[in-house]
This record gives sequence, structure tokens and C-alpha cells, in this order.
Amino acid sequence: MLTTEARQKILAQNDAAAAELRGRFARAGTLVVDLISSPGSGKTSLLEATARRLSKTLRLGCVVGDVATERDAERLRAAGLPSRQIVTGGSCHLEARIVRDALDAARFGELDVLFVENVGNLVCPASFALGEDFKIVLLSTTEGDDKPFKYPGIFSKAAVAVITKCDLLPHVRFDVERAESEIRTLRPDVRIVRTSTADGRGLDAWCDLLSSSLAEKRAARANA
Ligand SMILES: Nc1nc2c(ncn2[C@@H]2O[C@H](COP(=O)(O)OP(=O)(O)OP(=O)(O)O)[C@@H](O)[C@H]2O)c(=O)[nH]1
Ligand SMILES: [Mg+2]
Repeated sequence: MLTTEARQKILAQNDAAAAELRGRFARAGTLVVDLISSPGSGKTSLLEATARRLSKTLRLGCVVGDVATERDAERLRAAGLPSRQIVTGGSCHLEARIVRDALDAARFGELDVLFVENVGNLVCPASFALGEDFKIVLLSTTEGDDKPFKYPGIFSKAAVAVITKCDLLPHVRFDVERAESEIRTLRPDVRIVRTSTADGRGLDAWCDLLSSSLAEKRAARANA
């Protein structure tokens, strides 16, 4: 268990590295989003579907963290999304310095959108900035509608929430209105999208959200 002082030092060092990354992404005009959820909520599946829809029109890249294996990067590359796996060897979250090193090694070239798929975990990744424009939290319909208030850190921090696996709603006990109400209580300005990669619902709205966020970032850069 880390002392409070040691934890604050780690977070301060991470914030400095994240600020450097944020500057780099601002100069490049790259939209960067950090996807966070518990294991198996559908992060990689959503990114596979996104790549199939957007990779012809946008330059996409991904760094993906996992405790072990390169499986997610292999899946994403097969879906047409250039991806670099970070194997954390046990760590439950990504840190800015590690993302920077992975990006340097990946040599993606210029990107419109960089996805960071964080390690499956609703707690630790919330505390670590990675230079992203915003964090995105995924909550699947198989996890229970009570999760937002149980994990308020990430649901307060994420500007976008994606309710995944909505095709399963008829089969699971998940009150989507209750989950969304808890999320809005924690973060009133949150944007919520309901998706399913099984039947495709919500994927147009999800891709529109990414495209409009990129356009907003580019417009702000042009006006700066
Ligand atoms: N029915 C249904 N299953 C889904 C959907 N999205 C993902 N799945 C399934 O859920 C499982 C986990 O999906 P992943 O995309 O690997 O989840 P993940 O969040 O990337 O998992 P980790 O990287 O291990 O944290 C897989 O078996 C997917 O096929 C969906 O929209 N509907
Ligand atoms: Mg994954």
C-alpha cells in the first residue's frame, strides 16, 4: 500500500508527462480519447466496429493496455486499426510516460484520432491523465445498473459514457434509465450513447460524436 505522499508524487509526475503529451496532440490536431471500463465491457469490440466505419475517412491509431497478452492489438489490427499493445505486467492502469514510449515506438505518423484502450478496471485508470481530450467510460448491460454510484470517480470524470451490449437488454436485469440517471447525477454534462456491436445500434451516434469532437478540436486550434 502506497503512502499518500508517495501516491501524490506518482500522480504529479504523471501529470507532467500528460501535459507534455497534451501539447504534442494539440500541435498535431489529434483527438485523443481514453476508453475505460471493467474487463469485458466491450472496449475492443467498440473499437473494432469504429475502425470498420471510420478508417476509410480518418487516420486512426490505438494504444491498448493489458496486464498480459497482445490479444487486443491483434484483434484491432485485424479490424484495420493500427495498434500498439502495452503489456503492463500486472499494473492495473496506463501512465502517460508509458503511452508516450508506446507512441514513439509505434510510429503511427499523423493521426486524426488516437484511441487509448486502458486496462480493464473502473478504479485506477480514473486517476491518471494521459494527455487525452476526454475520458470515455463504458458500462455494459451485463454488469448491473448500480455501478455508477459504486465507482463515482470514473463516472464523474468521463465526459462521455457508453452503455454497451444493449442488444442484451431484453435478457438481463439492467434498468438503463436508472444507470443513466446515476451517471447524470455524477456528471450532469455527460454525453451518453447506447450501443451494441452485435446489432449495430448507436454506432452512427458514437461515430458522429467522435467526428464532431475532432472538428471542434480542429476549429479551436485554427482560431487559437
Ligand atoms: N452481445 C454483445 N456482446 C458483446 C458486445 N460487445 C462486446 N461483446 C462481447 O463481450 C466480450 C468482451 O468484449 P471485449 O470487446 O473483448 O471487451 P473489453 O472491454 O475490450 O475487454 P478487456 O480488454 O479484457 O477489458 C466479447 O465476448 C464480445 O464479443 C455487444 O454489443 N453485444
Ligand atoms: Mg479489450
